[in-house]
Amino acid sequence: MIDLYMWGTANGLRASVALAESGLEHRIHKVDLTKGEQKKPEFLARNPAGQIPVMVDADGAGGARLVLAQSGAIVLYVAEKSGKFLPKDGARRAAAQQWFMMGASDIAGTSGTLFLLENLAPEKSAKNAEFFKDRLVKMFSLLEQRLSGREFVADELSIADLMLYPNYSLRKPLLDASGSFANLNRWGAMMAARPGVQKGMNP
Ligand SMILES: N[C@@H](CCC(=O)N[C@@H](CS)C(=O)NCC(=O)O)C(=O)O
Repeated sequence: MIDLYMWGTANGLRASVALAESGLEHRIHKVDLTKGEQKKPEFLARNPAGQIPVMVDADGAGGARLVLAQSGAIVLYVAEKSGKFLPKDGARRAAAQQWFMMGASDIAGTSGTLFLLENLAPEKSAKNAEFFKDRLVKMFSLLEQRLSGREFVADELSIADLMLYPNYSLRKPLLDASGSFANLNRWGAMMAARPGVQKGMNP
């Protein structure tokens, strides 16, 4: 049994969507960030960083209990354990890894920085927030180009789609206000219609 400790942010939802799509048996435990539950001793024992998501697999590597933080690492673990989301074809797998990393570093990093700038930074700056919004929209424009003529980012459901979808979904209002993203929105609607994605996005 896999236990996922999460909250409904892009990082948390990435892990719950990957688990729901995988078909692996799992349970969701909400960690209410608004109440500071991520800083309680029992949570810090699982992740000293005090951040969601954290996954605990009672039947981890070698049958031993495995505790894992970092949403990208959880997606990769779920992919390996389920045998899904890592294309067998070498070219597709390389593309999936490229866009997975682009999502993890560029898009998730910039989106997270924007959230911090707008909500938690000690000095608020509308100009700085605009700067990072512009960078984020340009990154999604690259994904818009990539999805031209493609159903999935790496031509089959992969770690790349699982990494990118929650950030796309939560930043859709920004994208809608920033231009035309026909390919991205077609992909987003297709992802949103998947039962596993629906389950994972509504934990
Ligand atoms: N790179 C990490 C980021 C994790 C992260 O930033 N988690 C946030 C929520 S999205 C968190 O738990 N913040 C609470 C805090 O820092 O107190 C991942 O992908 O898992």
